[in-house]
Amino acid sequence: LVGAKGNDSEIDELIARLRDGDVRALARTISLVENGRPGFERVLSQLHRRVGSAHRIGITGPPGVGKSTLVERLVRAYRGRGTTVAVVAVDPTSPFTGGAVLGDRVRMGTSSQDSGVFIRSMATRGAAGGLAITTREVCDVLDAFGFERVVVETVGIGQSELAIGATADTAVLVLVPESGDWVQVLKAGVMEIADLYVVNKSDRPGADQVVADVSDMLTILRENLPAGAAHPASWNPPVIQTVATTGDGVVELIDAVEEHARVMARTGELEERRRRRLITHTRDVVERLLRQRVWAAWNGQQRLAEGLERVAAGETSPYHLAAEIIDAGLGQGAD
Ligand SMILES: Nc1nc2c(ncn2[C@@H]2O[C@H](COP(=O)(O)OP(=O)(O)OP(=O)(O)O)[C@@H](O)[C@H]2O)c(=O)[nH]1
Ligand SMILES: [Mg+2]
Repeated sequence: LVGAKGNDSEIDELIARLRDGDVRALARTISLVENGRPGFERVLSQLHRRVGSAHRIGITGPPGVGKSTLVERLVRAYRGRGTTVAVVAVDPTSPFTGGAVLGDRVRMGTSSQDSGVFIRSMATRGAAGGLAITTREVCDVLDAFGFERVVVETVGIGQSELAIGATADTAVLVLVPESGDWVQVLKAGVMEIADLYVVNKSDRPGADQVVADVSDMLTILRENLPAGAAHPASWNPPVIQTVATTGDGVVELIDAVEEHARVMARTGELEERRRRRLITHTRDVVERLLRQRVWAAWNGQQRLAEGLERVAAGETSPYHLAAEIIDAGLGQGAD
């Protein structure tokens, strides 16, 4: 396996410590994975058969809508129910409300000795192999470690952030009374992007209107549902109003998440979704491996440097050179 060179015994020790529930080993493993350091694939490969018991909840939404405040409330509510929970805050952009601060806030709210909570923020720059794939892998580690719920907070509402949210078992989109424009965008795109919609900051005027708009959008979606749509007929995404700062609506939110988890399991949709996630993941790993092989093991970088003069002189095109690089590598075979 790629990356299984040199530090085998170190990796074996790390895996053993993970099995023993060593939280420091967990933090080290996540760093290993996040930075794609040698051996990370071996760890993930070994952990794979223990992946699948955690329910993954994606919390996505525009900047500043209160995602972290909600996550903090969710963590406390889960701990109150005796459920263990890990949080991954992806690319916290705001200096005031970033993931590191989220961690501190949750720790203030729960016991610092509480091993049932684990919080990690992940910067975009750290994800060498692509943010979506790395986030998935960090979730796999937390899942295999034994956390019952894994919550992923992602900022934004663009395709890529939503793609990260879509890798969750339950995708939650958070909006606020000021999000009217977003709802129009969602309506126009006829996008089925979340399993649950939250209108946070419902202490502010305009919340009812956004709730009505989102509900309208969901009705339109339902009426135009293509065959084989993501949601089973048994699940209509609810629109939940919350005030994260006071905790209002958090019980409704957590109940809805848990209900979604049950419906997904019962209808077979959970297994189906996880199967699709495995396909996406394996494809992403293939592409990452290919990139690594082409540029490193297959000396692509060197071939590129050697061929560049011919391209610059107009003797060949970048397209021919690219094909040459790949064909030469394929001819050489895997190492
Ligand atoms: N009035 C009101 N303010 C809220 C509510 N929820 C969060 N806030 C405030 O909104 C601000 C942003 O909250 P965060 O939880 O950091 O929002 P976020 O979506 O995680 O922000 P980013 O991660 O930077 O995108 C903070 O000042 C919160 O106190 C709410 O329900 N009502
Ligand atoms: Mg945040």
